[in-house]
Amino acid sequence: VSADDARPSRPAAGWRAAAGLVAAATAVGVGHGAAGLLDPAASPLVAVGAALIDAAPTPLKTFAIRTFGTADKPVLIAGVATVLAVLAAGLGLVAWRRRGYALVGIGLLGAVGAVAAGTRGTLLDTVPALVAVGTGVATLGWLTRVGRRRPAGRGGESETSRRRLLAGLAGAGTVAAVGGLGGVLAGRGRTRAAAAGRAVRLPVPVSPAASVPVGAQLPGMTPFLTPADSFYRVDIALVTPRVDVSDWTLRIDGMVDRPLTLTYDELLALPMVERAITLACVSNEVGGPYVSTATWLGVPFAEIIEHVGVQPGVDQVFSSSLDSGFTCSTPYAAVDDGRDAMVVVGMNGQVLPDARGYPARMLVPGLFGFVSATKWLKRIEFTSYAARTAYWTTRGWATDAPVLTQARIDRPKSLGTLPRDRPMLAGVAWAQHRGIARVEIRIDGGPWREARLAADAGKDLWRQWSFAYDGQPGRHRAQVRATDATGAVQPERRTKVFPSGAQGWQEIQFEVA
Ligand SMILES: Nc1nc2c(c(=O)[nH]1)N[C@H]1C(S)=C(S)[C@@H](COP(=O)(O)O)O[C@H]1N2
Ligand SMILES: [Mo]
Repeated sequence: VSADDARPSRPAAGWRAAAGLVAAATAVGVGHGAAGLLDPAASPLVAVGAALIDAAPTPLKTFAIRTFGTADKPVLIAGVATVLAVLAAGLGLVAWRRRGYALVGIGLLGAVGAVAAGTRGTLLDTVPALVAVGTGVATLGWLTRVGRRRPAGRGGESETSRRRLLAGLAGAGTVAAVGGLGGVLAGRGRTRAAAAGRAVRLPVPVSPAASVPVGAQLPGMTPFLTPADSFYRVDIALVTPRVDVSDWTLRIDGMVDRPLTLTYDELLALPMVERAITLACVSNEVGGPYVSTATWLGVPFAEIIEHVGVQPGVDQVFSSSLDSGFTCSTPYAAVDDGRDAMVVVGMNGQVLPDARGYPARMLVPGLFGFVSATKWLKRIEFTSYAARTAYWTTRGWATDAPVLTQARIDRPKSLGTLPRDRPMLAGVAWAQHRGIARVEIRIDGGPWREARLAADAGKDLWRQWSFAYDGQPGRHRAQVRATDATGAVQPERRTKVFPSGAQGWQEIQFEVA
């Protein structure tokens, strides 16, 4: 019997890695459960994901939005979970011989979660990560004890300990599942409670939206008004905030004579207008999907400006969101020049959905969303560009970003087929707050020919177009370009979305069959 045999031996590598994984899962599950009770955004994986979003270099973020679209968040969480799994398996491997290292490792991972949650929220938000550390340390510590093999000799011992380890893994796994499920259920409970508090009747607008003119919607085309669940979504909130309006207020201050704090009811009591407006994202590539149209109900900025008395020297509206570090710079001129800039409370006749910024968001026709459309609005500060710098500006994006003119081909799809019995190309074009004056199509590099414009619903709205094409069967190439109502023709040269939006003509290949 050698000295080594006398040492309590450890289970095989696979078992040890599994113990590390199970300990991490238990920690994350219980941490998630704790966050469900405190603040869903403080769940360790979510908090680390959110911190990564803020820290990610701009090109990476642009890539993620472009590649994963609205699926970018699950992808990010899965990535964080994968990294954690690999580290946890490693800690499990060393846990039997170097228990101290493994426990310190868990502590470090937990510290990352706590710092991520705490710096984005309050000190209380570090609790789920700390609970997770405690759970992880206890679980792994316990698993290493139950799974310790006694020196061989007394027959059957090692079998017993393996069985004990297996039982331990199963037990811890159950705790992980219960904790995680608890977090999910707590989240659902919140959603239901929030929905119950939302049984408000939206105010009747003093100025209703003009109905969309007959003929603005071409038959069989992209819906002119986008339903809320298919409206594009872009934001940095990993967890959709579910706001309880009983303790929500909107603060309006800065360089104003009469700063104002409005409750939800007070906001709803202000005069409202309703307008159909097309919103677009600066991250939309030429031909891309990040543009949609809805009918919005809100308080005009003119009303707010009059209430608070904006002082001379103000050139920026700096708005902040309650969910995260998102802040937004809007040129003061754009909310004070008579356009339909507003603080929105309703969308398509319904109370603003959670994903759209309930209870209130901003909207300024003609500007990209990142400089105009703050969701989960918490504060509006009338200030100067010199005094305040917004979230995306510090990350290199444009400070001032009017929507750029774009035309898009929706029919046929790229590499799609145009049926010979209905040889119609169609799409949308937008140049909010300038309006669309012309759309032209060029087939196979030939001359530009004018498309038929659908009825005009207003300059803050996109416009549909169609083009009858009686081409020969086979492969063709179509290009599209729009001219806005100022007479500016969409430039040919493609640019990147960073820092102020993509430009260039969309071009597709298609088949006539
Ligand atoms: N709080 C908050 N508001 C936000 C954002 C965000 O990340 N956080 N993103 C902005 C961007 S970039 C755009 S394009 C619009 C998109 O609004 P939507 O998701 O309702 O389409 O919201 C804006 N408002
Ligand atoms: Mo955006």
